[in-house]
Amino acid sequence: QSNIGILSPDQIELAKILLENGQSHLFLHWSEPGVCDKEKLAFFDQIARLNSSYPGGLAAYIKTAKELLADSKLGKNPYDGFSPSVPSGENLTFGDDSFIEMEKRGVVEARKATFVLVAGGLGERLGYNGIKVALPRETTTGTCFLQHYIESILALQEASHKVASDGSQTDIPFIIMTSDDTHSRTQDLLELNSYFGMKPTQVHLLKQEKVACLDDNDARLALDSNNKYKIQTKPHGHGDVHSLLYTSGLLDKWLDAGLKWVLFFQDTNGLLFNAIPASLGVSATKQYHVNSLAVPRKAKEAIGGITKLTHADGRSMVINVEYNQLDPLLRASGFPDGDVNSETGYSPFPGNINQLILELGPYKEELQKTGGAIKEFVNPKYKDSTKTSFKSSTRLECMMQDYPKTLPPTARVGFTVMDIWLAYAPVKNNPEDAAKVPKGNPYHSATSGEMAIYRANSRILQKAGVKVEEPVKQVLNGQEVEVWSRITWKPKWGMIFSDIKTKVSGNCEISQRSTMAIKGRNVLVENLSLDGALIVDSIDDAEVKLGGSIKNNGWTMETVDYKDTSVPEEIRIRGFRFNKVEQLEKKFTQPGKFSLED
Ligand code: UGB
Repeated sequence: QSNIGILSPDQIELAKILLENGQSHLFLHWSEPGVCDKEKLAFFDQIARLNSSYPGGLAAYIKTAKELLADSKLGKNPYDGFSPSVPSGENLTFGDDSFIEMEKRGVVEARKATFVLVAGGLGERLGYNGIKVALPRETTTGTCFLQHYIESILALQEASHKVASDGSQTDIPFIIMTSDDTHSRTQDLLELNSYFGMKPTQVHLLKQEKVACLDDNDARLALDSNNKYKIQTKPHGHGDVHSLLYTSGLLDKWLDAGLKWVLFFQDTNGLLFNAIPASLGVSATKQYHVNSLAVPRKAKEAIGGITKLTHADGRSMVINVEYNQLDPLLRASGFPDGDVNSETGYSPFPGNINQLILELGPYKEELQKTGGAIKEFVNPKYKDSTKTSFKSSTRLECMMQDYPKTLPPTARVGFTVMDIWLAYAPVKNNPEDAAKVPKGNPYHSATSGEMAIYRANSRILQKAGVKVEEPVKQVLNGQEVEVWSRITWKPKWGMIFSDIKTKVSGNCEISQRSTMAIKGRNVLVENLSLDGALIVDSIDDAEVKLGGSIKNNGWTMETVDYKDTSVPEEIRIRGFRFNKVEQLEKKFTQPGKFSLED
């Protein structure tokens, strides 16, 4: 230790932790005292960060890494001794009585909710250069994901305040987990847009740290190839959200404020808030400590499956099993064909969409025991079958949906399955990979994500009694998609189906080539026949009736190739752009009652 130079007691402590945990190689090449002192101090700063941001510190990280690497070398299955079966949960069908009832209950509960968005990932599969929450959710209005999420939370908050029997007016807290890759750009997006109408005090950003990379089965930390005073680091996964929330002190604050629910969600699912009110209603009705949102899932589709695992020793849990583990687990447990579609055309194991609703009290109690640590895994790419060395460094990873793994058997863990068209259309894949997705499986691309918004909105209006013309099929960026009328509305116009129904009446029809964007709150669609483009904005105090026959040349869709770099990236990844030929655009800025003729 003598050639490290003058160290503070904290630095000596950190050096000891490293040396006692098999990391002496980190110091072997250190230069003479007085040389590279700045780099050495930076080294200790980094070690201090790695140590403090991991539950149990670096010693715990290295110990777990050694154990998991040894298991991986032996080819040990983490689910050894467990047999899978299809769990039972709540199935909701959009628009039926129990769905409507759950939505209403969810709105009542919403004022006791907090929302947590995990947005630390860069989305390597999508290959987009910006942060994913800044991408337009749809390009009819150009509203980005983050704006839509915030407006949805605010709409829910307001709806909930209206029905609050005790008149309570709590603001719903909104937490965003960022990482070094996304933090400043997320902050800038919020500040540049005045937090999209949310109070800045309602929003908290929690930044996750990366974890140390590992060079070998002895969990020796990997040095950066360009800087021998720096440890290589990589993202630890979205499971970090639990330890960050635990150490933030927010949970106590929320409990003191009488809050009850924590809702976790991912960065690019534009349909998510269609499913939130009803699933929150299910959590409250069923008193679920954990409620995972799920959708019907095609066998072997690349999303995790919600599975009941029962151990020979009697333990059991309802948990997400990643798709690459589910099939082998089934094969090893008496299902020789593995994960296959049933007669419904879907796997019997519902697909996890990584939206979790946790009850705050039991959540806090559990985190007090675990410090927010989540069961981790390691996925080294070995050089050869001896499994003695890696192709490149690896690291431990964790997923937020693995939270139930440490829960006692008394915990009430359930799930809610909803129609896929209503609830799930993430933007994860780049156009090239999406075009290779086998027919019938979802593309999860920017193209399919946007088309899913129009499909969901069209179907919701159909259910509310509007004759929305059926879609046409079109190939965009090599993907065959259904193109429905481009219908969008602001969340404040209608968050739940019973509200939407009150805004639609008479004989309404919308042709397939139409575009309709409702940006105001009190906009009533009444005996409207639309064949073209209609854009309506209004202040809250204006009540606007959309009726009569509107026909114009509308907005046409022009195909764009994703390789055409003359088109902005966020557009070309969709494979189309709008040509705004003609529209009826109205803005109502005065209080009062109006119609489209005004
Ligand atoms: N994320 C972080 O915030 N931090 C990180 O370190 C990593 C990610 P991906 P993934 O919905 O189809 C998940 O990369 O992990 C955020 C589930 O595990 O998009 O491959 C990131 O910003 C899987 O079971 O997804 O797969 C994003 O918001 C299935 O549900 C979120 O975490 C799958 O999503 C997810 O990251 C799916």
